[in-house]
Amino acid sequence: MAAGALHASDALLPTGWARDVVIEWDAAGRITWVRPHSGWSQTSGVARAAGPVLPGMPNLHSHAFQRAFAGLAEFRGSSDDSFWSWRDRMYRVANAVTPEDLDTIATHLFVEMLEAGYTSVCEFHYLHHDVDGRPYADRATLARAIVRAADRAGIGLTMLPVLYQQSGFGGAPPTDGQRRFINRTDALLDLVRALRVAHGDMVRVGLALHSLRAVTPEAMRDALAGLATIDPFAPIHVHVAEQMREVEDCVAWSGQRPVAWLLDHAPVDARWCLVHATHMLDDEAARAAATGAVAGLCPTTEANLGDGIFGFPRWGEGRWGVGSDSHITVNAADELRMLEYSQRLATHRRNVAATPREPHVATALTLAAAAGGAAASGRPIGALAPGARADFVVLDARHPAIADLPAPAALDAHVFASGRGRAIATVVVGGRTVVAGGRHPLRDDAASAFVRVRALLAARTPAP
Ligand code: NGQ
Ligand code: ZN
Repeated sequence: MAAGALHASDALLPTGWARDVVIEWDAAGRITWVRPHSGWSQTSGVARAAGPVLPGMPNLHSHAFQRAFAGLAEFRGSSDDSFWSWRDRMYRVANAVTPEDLDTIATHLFVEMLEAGYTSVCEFHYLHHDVDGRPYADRATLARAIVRAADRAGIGLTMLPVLYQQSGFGGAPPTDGQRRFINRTDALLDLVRALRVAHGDMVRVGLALHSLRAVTPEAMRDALAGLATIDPFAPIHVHVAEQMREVEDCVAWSGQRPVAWLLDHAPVDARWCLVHATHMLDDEAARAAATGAVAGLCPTTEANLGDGIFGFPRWGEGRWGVGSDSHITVNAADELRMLEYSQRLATHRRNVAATPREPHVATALTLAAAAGGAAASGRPIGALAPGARADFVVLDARHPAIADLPAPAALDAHVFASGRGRAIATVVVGGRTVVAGGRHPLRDDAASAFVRVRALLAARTPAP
């Protein structure tokens, strides 16, 4: 790949909006220089961006296979439909997906992500075994399908093989529906090692504990100790306190709520991402935020599943980022808007995410989510700054949603008022243009293959 440069009339740097900025990157796809007030002229030979330039958004939480199920559980099953009844339906799809299906679903999903402004994704990967629950001859078969799809689409990837061993607190055996997820701790660590073969700068490997429900304290300790010998800086993710039933079960088992239990029993620090840190008391939030861990917020999925509302104000200066999780929507702007709206609905206020330093809501949200998402990814991304990967999104200044608006207002309009379509013109990952004119070159082929697989899965999973 070649080195490159871009001129932006307006670019969102870590310190805020800057004008007349030249961004340069090297042949390895890393930003080498960011120069505001550059005095750019037509004759400089540097290409001009079509509109305001933003850091690419890291997507910090994905279960790729669930894209083929998105929107297909929005009908009444019983009078008490819940997260748990959704999960039963979701498991039926999980148990029908083949490696070829996963490759197709993930390729389409990653193309959608790129077109929507996500330039990197953390895959929380727990679908490990064949449909009968037996390991594939190559135990990384399904994980490799994700890596291949990310490579094909051109999105950065943090691969998080998931440890999953029990169906509930206290050693409850896994259910038949969970047969594809289960690994001994040493086998999971072997999978981490197997995935760490050179993928250059585009892939990082970490580890996830599915949830405190799904791993014993001993397994958690062994997994963390093993990971420390493989990569002491690797990202560690966990679903932590998504559902009230989970909180109640944790209290019944340990006498503590999940976040409090985790903070007392695990070395939680800046490597950690606490996914769905939804149900926390004030002191749990204060303690968790102070560790430097990233809160992994998935606002549209959390709304879709009826999880509850994250207490954004009490997270204070804590780090956070967004993920599309179940992929009920695949759009970074939608997650940021849903997050802000949930807070407005809960607090009866407006502009909750704005700060005295950064009064524009979408700018404050974008900068925080990019930095937190980057930390959760364990990759050098999420900032238009030297040393970071050249991952960025160029808005289309001619799109009616943002045309003629100053950059901070254009980003607010992009996030809150883009209406039909999106105002994204170009997406660049590691210095390579992957979306031009709002389109990824694989869009049509990936979509038609996806539609075929979704139909096949529906045929393989008739309603019980
Ligand atoms: C998952 N998804 O692992 O896909 C979960 C559901 C569970 C979300 N939590 C399964 N959104 O938590 O047991
Ligand atoms: Zn999840």
